[in-house]
Amino acid sequence: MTTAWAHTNIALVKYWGKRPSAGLNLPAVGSLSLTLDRFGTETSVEIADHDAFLLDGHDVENNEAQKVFLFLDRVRALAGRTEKARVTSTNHVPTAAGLASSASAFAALALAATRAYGLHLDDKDLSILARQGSGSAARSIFGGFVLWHRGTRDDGSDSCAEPLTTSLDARLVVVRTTSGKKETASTQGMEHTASTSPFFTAWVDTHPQDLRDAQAALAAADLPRLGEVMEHSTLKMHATTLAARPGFFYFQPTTIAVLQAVKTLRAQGTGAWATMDAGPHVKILCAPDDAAAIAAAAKAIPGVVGVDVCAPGSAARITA
Ligand code: 2P0
Repeated sequence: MTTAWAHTNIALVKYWGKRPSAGLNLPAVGSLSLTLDRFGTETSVEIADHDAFLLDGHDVENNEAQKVFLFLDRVRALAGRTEKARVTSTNHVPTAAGLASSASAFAALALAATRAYGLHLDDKDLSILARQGSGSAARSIFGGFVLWHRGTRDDGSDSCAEPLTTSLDARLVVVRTTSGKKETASTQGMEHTASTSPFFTAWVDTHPQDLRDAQAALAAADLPRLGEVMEHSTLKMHATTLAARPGFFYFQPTTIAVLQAVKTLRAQGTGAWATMDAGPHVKILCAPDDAAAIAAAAKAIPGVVGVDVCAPGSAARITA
């Protein structure tokens, strides 16, 4: 049995939309993320007489399991092996937080499954493999700040992530605004947006400049510049969903209340910038010294169900 751990990551410059490919998860745009220390997935893979998937102690037999078995097929094809496997995963996230991430899940599975089938891929090839399970998983192979290249090749061989070097230290304060499940899964949400939103073309056209700005901000260890471009990328992504047909949105009333509180904090002189993903929670980027005060302010907002301060996390690793 081989066990691997991978951490969740949160995009600062977002991945939203795919270019056509046969199940390869080739992104329409590059993206830039921060891997978090607090949340992640631990996955064990052992060769067995049939494919099975256990998640948080329960047997899974739905589409989620099919995605895992299809992923095992990819690994078996790479390894030239045919044996089946038993996959056991535990998500280390706050209960029912809506933060359970396919990013850490497929990064951990990529690492554990390749080793279980006798493969030792380098980080670039692991990232390419993890991407095929879930796009954002390409980034969770690495720790800290990570750039996922869009790439241009149809076979996806240049669409991999890499870690970025920076002296910037930062925190993400994760503010949970509901304990319910999200309404529109990100895969469906981005597909619907790309095919119906007139804003999607503008998203794709203006995205490279955001990525360049974020990389320049990291190179200069300039947190305000990084926070500004992160908020811009976030609100632009969510604007594409509003203009889809039919339009949809991930915001809940408490989401808006937290966004307003972030603006107020900034007006009062605290460096705080917000991002949201395909769900109602808000993540606040800030300097390490400001994180405790920002977390306390977030906890006081009516409707907030939990707050966690996250630091940069490490790369995916084998644990057993
Ligand atoms: C991101 N999200 O960059 C963006 C921002 C959500 C909003 O990556 O279809 O679960 O498996 O490639 O990776 C979520 O999308 O989608 C995501 P698939 P994934 O983090």
